[in-house]
Amino acid sequence: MQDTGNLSGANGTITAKEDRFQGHDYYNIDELLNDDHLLARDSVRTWVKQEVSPIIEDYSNRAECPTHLFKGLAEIGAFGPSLPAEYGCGGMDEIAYGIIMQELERGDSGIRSMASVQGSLVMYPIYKFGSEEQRRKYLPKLANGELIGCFGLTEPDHGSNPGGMITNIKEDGDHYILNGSKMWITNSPVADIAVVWAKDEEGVIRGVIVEKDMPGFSAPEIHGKWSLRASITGELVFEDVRVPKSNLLPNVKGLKGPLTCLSKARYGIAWGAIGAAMDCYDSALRYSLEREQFGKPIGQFQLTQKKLAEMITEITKAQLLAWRLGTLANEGKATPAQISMAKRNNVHMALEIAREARQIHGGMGITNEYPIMRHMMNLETVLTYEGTHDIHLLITGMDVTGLNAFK
Ligand code: TGC
Ligand code: FAD
Repeated sequence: MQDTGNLSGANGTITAKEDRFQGHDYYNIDELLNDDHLLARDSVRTWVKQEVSPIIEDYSNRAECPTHLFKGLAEIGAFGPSLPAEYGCGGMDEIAYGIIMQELERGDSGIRSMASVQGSLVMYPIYKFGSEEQRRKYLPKLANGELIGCFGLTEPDHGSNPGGMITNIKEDGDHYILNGSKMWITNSPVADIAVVWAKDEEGVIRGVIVEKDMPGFSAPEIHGKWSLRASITGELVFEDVRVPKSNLLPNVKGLKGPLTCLSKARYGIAWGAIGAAMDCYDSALRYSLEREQFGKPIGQFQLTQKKLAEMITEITKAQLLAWRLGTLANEGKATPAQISMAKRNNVHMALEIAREARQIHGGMGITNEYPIMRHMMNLETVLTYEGTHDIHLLITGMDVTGLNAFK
């Protein structure tokens, strides 16, 4: 990116960056996409160039979430793109959803997170496991950005092992009394509602919709992150919160409830990571042609070409994996284990590409003149949330051997 002067942002004067990103499609994968996919891709790419790229380094530097973008994300249809139009959602297919996540994460993983959580972890469980009344009450307002949601599964002592959670609900007349806490919750300090997973008196995991003004509920912000700095993260604390029984998600019991939502979100991340990788590759390719050392562009050195050739090879493999997963998802045939493989592979691929791209940029690569370090730091979170790199490896291991390493 290059400076193009100053402009007035939501928080004063910031330095605007020109976004010269161009997409990369080495295997003509565009030919596998339909007009709706290409239209969604181009419109989100344009929005990211106009609304995200000019401000993202500044917000990330200040570790502040550009909350004004929630409205814009709603307007471009980033919240629940593949949920039905009758609830105010996009009504598109799973490939369109993936491509939207790719383009958002090309801008910043934190911006993609804002959309992933809202669409896949808040709207999707309400759609999939909620009553018709809950769908009508919440989905249109979540789709248009009037309400912001968050998803509470992880606890301070139960991250990879959410089945061990201690947050609980107890019946009290026409209410449940909710106690416990959740940790590392994207969007929680700014959320109007939280989809919270808690154990009932029989120890069965249930989902409840908690509203921000319910007494005993608070969502303090977590500070000090070196990663996903433009995304707001917090806790959820429940002290005898009275939740009406009508806020229970009636149509699911057990850990498969939250894990089904995670499959939807992990799918989006498998696509999203390609966006971050493409941005790093695009910047590195351009830099290698413009930067000269020893009287020639550094792109003419074989070692730079090796890095670039390996980057585009890995991006192309990840694109094919995501596209095939998308076709399976459209047919309702994508398995959780297939989604785990794609999430794990594509996020790791993006992180490796960010590291190689940083080297190609030399010293400039560590500055915020270029998006590389921001993507690299973000991807450390993406490698861990929604199931860590190693948890997804063990899911694949279990799938191919039939032997469960977790029990
Ligand atoms: P296990 O006994 O294997 O499974 C319990 C039940 O769930 C079913 N199941 C799934 N269903 C749908 N999708 C999946 N991916 C599923 N995985 C499992 C399973 O069939 C079983 O069903 P049933 O009918 O027999 O009851 O459960 P386990 O306790 O042994 O755990 C397995 C393990 C380790 C794979 C699982 O706990 C896991 O995936 N852990 C990782 C936790 C995780 O991903 N946390 C993410 C928190 S949310 C987040 O990070 C959001 S960041 C968002 C952002 O900012 O973008
Ligand atoms: P741990 O589970 O303690 O894992 C630590 C290490 O041990 C990891 O390397 C892990 O792979 C390894 N490990 C654990 N178990 C095994 C095993 N059986 N075999 C081998 N290795 C193992 N959660 C939500 O519910 N909602 C959110 O919105 C959300 N947003 C997040 C945003 C950010 C910025 C971050 C950082 C996290 C977020 N999370 C959220 C939580 C995230 O899902 C967890 O951090 C993640 O699941 C890992 O849990 P943990 O951090 O407790 O690590």
